[in-house]
Amino acid sequence: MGFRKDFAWGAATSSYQIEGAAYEDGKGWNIWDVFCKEEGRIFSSHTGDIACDHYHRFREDVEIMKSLGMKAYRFSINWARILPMGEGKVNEKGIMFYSDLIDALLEGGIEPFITLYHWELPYELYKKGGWMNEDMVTWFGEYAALVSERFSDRVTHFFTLNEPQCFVGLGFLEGVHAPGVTAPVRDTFTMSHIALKAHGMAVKQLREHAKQDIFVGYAPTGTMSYPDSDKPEDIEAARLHLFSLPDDLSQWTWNVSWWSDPVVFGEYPEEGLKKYREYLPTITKDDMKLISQPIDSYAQNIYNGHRIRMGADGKPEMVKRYDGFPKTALDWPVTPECLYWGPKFLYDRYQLPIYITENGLSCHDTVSVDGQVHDPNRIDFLYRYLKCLKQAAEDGSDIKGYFQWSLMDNFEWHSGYAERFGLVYVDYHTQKRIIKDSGYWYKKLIESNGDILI
Ligand code: GCO
Repeated sequence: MGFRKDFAWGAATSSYQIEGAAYEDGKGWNIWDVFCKEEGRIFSSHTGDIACDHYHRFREDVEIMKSLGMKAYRFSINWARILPMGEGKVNEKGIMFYSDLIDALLEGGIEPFITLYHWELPYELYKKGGWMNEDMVTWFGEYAALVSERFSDRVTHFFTLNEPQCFVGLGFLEGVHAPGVTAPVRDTFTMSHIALKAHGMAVKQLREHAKQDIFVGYAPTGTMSYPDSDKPEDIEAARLHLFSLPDDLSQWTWNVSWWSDPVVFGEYPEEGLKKYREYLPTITKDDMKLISQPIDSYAQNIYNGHRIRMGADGKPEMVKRYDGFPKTALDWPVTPECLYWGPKFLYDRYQLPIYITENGLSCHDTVSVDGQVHDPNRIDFLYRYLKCLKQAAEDGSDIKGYFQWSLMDNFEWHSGYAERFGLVYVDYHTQKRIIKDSGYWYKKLIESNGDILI
């Protein structure tokens, strides 16, 4: 029992958060390159211009992954690095970078998992309307075709969109992420529909241009729900809560089913079609067919969850967290149960093999007098969470892999470099990497295929 023998133990990153080299070798700009330049947008006006300088140091980073025994690595491609205008002319130097990275990973026995879109919208496409423009479906498809054409001889795992909840919600409703727009609610529903169609087109194009059999998935996020007790009514309440949709329009993107039901079932959830009726674009049968191209796995980024019980009125209700509830440096609650119930509910509903494409925490990591980085809180967090994931696997959910967020400390969006999420510490002045205690712990965990979780 425990995890499957071929479990993909890995870590994840994204291009803007680690690569740097923002203006090198013919790369085009993306919306983050523009957004971060604006005073006051990001903590302390940090930018991803240099980040972890991974563009120049990727070999060292692959060596670190190898030394930790990682089996898989999830990274994203910076769209404008390979297509500076977002479409049309290919930048061969950008292609070469990813090609060399892939070769280095494979030589190190590490399986590459490519994410097509971790929010790196080329600025040239944004100027043409970005996610508001129907042509995004074609542009994203062409980009996917190029990625497949050039890399699928060696890469067999692809994810299309990362966390559409965030790039629409934080980017266009709250405006705290690039491009920093607060758009009308109606526009955000249009964008979500176009993004889902772009996902479907990418699935098609990836497969059509693949050089061998490939596995395609999608990586949304969501706060999970877990039951207050083992009583069937509480379990049912948690399940209902997980797939329900917010009433508050300013928060509407924070849900699972609006983003995942169309992809897996080819239908938007009835509850949302009613609730959001006045704000929806035209949705056709052909759209839904495109959106629901068959995928091979269901991926989900999971960080925490709400404790839910069945209320006296027969509706799910949230249980208040007790005073002093455990939290991470970013004040996110520590709720290991979400890695048991989340995958279980998702597997029950979508019936697709599951990847946890992100999970992790930021800690107040510093270099100690002995030159090492001791992060007992991260080890404790991962132990608790992964024990729950193991239990979910043992109880029958088909879980294929887990990607810790993140391989190394990096640019944490509007928090800049203030938050440290890595298994590896990065000194941003010298670019020196120090494997944290949690990195060494993760190595042992991988070696035992999770058996040390008792
Ligand atoms: C994502 C995530 C990451 C974050 C991580 C910590 O979209 O995949 O936002 O990029 O860095 O979740 O907040």
